[in-house]
Amino acid sequence: MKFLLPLSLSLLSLFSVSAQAQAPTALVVAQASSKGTATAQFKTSAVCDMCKARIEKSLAYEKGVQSAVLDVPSKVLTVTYKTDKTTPAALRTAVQKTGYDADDLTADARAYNRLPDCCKKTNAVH
Ligand SMILES: [Cu+2]
Repeated sequence: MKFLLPLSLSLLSLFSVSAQAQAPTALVVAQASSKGTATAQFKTSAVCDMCKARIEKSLAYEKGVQSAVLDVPSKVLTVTYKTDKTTPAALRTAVQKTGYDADDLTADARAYNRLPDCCKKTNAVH
């Protein structure tokens, strides 16, 4: 059993050396992907945390979307996306198809009618 400790220690140091060696590569990848990235904000008709979850999930499945975060009190959706994969117009359409207004565009009627009563835009934020 005695020789196992030095062995595992040397394995550990080997691992940390290779992790350090890989760090610069990861950095380059992160820079490359942030280069073609933009952020857009849309005013939605979301009124609660269920709306938030629904919109964020729906947008996460959209092509080119890196992150989507909705602030319920302000109803503002912030989307980070790849500029070569999608456009603000396409993202607004995705919000409409989820059943919510996006800026001055009205929610898709079918999707809106499927929303639970608590998520209808006639409700105040709750
Ligand atoms: Cu809701």
